[in-house]
Amino acid sequence: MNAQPKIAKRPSVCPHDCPSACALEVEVIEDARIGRVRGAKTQSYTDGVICAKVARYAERIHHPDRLTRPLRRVGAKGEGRWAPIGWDEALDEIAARFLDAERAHGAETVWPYYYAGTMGLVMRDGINRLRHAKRYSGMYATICTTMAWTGFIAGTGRLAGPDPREMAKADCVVIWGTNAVNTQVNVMHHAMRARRERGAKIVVVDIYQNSTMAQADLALLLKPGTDGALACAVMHVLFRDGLADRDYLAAYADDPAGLEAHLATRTPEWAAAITGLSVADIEAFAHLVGARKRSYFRLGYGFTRQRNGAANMHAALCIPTVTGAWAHEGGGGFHNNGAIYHWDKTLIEGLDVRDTAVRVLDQSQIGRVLTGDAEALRHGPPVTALLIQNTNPVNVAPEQALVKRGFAREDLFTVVHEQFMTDTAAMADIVLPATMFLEHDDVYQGGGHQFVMWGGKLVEAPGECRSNHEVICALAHRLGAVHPGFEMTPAEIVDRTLQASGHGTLEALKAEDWLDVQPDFRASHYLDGFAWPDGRFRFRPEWPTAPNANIGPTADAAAMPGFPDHWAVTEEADAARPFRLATSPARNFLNSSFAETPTSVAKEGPPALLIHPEDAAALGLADGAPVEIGNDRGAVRLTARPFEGLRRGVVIAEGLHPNGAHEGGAGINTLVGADAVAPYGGAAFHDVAVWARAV
Ligand SMILES: Nc1nc2c(c(=O)[nH]1)N[C@H]1C(S)=C(S)[C@@H](COP(=O)(O)OP(=O)(O)OC[C@H]3O[C@@H](n4cnc5c(=O)[nH]c(N)nc54)[C@H](O)[C@@H]3O)O[C@H]1N2
Ligand SMILES: Nc1nc2c(c(=O)[nH]1)N[C@H]1C(S)=C(S)[C@@H](COP(=O)(O)OP(=O)(O)OC[C@H]3O[C@@H](n4cnc5c(=O)[nH]c(N)nc54)[C@H](O)[C@@H]3O)O[C@H]1N2
Ligand code: SF4
Ligand SMILES: [Mo]
Repeated sequence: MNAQPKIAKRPSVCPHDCPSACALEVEVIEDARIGRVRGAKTQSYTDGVICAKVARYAERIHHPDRLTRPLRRVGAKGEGRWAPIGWDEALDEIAARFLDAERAHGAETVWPYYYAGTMGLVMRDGINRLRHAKRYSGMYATICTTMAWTGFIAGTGRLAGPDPREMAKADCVVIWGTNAVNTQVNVMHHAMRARRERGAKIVVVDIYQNSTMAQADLALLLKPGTDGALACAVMHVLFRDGLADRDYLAAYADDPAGLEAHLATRTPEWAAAITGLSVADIEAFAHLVGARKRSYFRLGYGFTRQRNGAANMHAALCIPTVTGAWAHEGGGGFHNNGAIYHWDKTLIEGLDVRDTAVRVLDQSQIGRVLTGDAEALRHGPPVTALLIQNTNPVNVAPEQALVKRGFAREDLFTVVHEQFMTDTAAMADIVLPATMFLEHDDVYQGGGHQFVMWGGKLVEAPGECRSNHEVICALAHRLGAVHPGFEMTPAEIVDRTLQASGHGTLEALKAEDWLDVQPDFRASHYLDGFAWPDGRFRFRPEWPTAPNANIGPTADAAAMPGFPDHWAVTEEADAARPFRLATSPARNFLNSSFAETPTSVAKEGPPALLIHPEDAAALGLADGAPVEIGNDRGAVRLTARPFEGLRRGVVIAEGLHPNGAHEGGAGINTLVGADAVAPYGGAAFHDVAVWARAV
């Protein structure tokens, strides 16, 4: 008789780099394998909903191609020939090479490089403890959030806003520059609830007819990098038509009269010429949010990945201030809840042993750093050793041709700790196999919600995989780095960190699985004032002195607009490069992850270029034809897909596909620049001018 397999349903948290940070219910089969993954119904933001790619996580965690043993390169760099080695041998060799490099060039020659492959606080940020204890070069994390966060904080003074669950209580949800259906499905869940239960209108502002725009009542398909112009014209109409809340403005804003005067010339006609929208649509948008005080502005990352992105985020955020939406339940502006967690990361990151004189290198400029650009190296020693966890820069970083040239350097010793043989791992000298989230303990926070969540180990890892924490501690012991955090388990670190941050104990968190830390209504809606000394929202930001500075303002920061405006600094199309390219996230991949799972690969197909049918016809491109796009950074091959839901002159390459999925091996980031976006850096992934031709 066949016994039924034992299936337990266990709580966990999605660790991926996604604002939704979903609370999960995982089927664990015979304590060894996982089955279906579902959204937890008892966590009120997730509310039982998760994306399809994580629902089928068994495909990723039990993938036959997972790395399970340490590997040493035996062929030339990137050739793909490896010999398995033992962990002790691997760690001894890494330590010896790091110490050699340090003796030759000083400790700053070693660069620990990481990002958010897992968002667990211990496994993501623990690498900084080693960095600080050893005085290795620091990393200024600019690849994702810098423009968006800087732009938001420039207005409110704080990265936080009305409870994201209030979206369901809005009369209008404005989904601006985020393709939420693809990138954070829970936003749609709460917005649709508002539509169903309250008749809320959904407005989507984007540059192509993506899956989110398909759900919109009012679809605003504008030209890339023109959101500041749209915001100005909307506010012009609000003042002009008596829809500005003047009492609110007098109490809560810095200079409403100055703003109104500034906007006098920012008419809908002016904005229509810049954005490509119709005057009627701009007026309709203004009247909608002017009439519905409960308008929730859910502002995403996508529209900030432009060279004027920080300014445009601030401009969009000014609208709910002009209408006074902040004062109403279901109203206001929201981007991310980073500020509400007040983590004390001393133990995780070793902040008590940090030397602030040590140089900090720009994550997005890794190509320039590794190819010896003196400015990018901050005029310090070359980087001759890399320790990489949680990120895949050979695929995801801009200026890919430079990145590849850097990784190919014979005098660079590269260690990559990974789950799969990624484009980056393929360039390593030593590859170490990493655990996945269900194989180790960690704590998580929501960016798009307000829960602190515990994700405990549920199954054993395959082969010899070790967690990031284990690797960092083992290296610390061999490198002579001293810190209490190297002697503790992840659970001990989490417990101490929770307590130091005012979030109770780990025991208490485990008993509940998740902890709701949303500030109260008055604080969330800034009813006692915005987070500036005078308590007023800033229509006129002090850009160069806003918080979030790490390296200091960029060269053009001083030229940023005083009041919200259209700041024309994007990479404009010209005769030589007539198209504007955006590299928007695909639904079935998550950055560079999931591009190894068969279902995601099958659903996405080969790398495609969405192009307006008339542009395609002018270039002689039929559906499915090979196409090459390029600029002075390089050229990339894709498959043409004529698509009506685009403006002429705009092309979209959804990704990220592995570099090798493109014929010739040049990934899409070959075309993206790494020049630092004003005022404090960041990468303009959706702001690229290219030529296109049939091949
Ligand atoms: N063209 C273009 N490029 C982009 C973007 C874009 O929109 N367009 N988006 C950018 C953005 S927003 C971001 S955030 C970056 C992100 O780019 P990446 O940082 O590369 O993103 P991920 O794919 O999330 O994670 C990277 C790797 O972490 C590994 N990993 C996961 N968990 C663990 C773990 O516990 N330990 C270890 N050692 N490894 C682990 C995964 O296997 C994966 O290979 O890409 C940027 N690049
Ligand atoms: N499936 C999937 N989910 C993901 C990711 C993924 O790669 N795939 N990445 C994760 C990560 S790391 C992050 S940071 C988030 C990012 O998630 P989002 O906040 O959604 O940001 P993006 O996906 O970069 O871009 C969102 C939309 O902005 C559009 N856009 C580009 N330029 C402009 C512009 O000038 N104006 C306007 N209005 N819109 C513009 C893009 O075309 C895209 O449709 O998603 C996370 N979730
Ligand atoms: S929506 Fe985002 S957080 Fe939720 S399961 Fe999918 S990737 Fe993870
Ligand atoms: Mo990101």
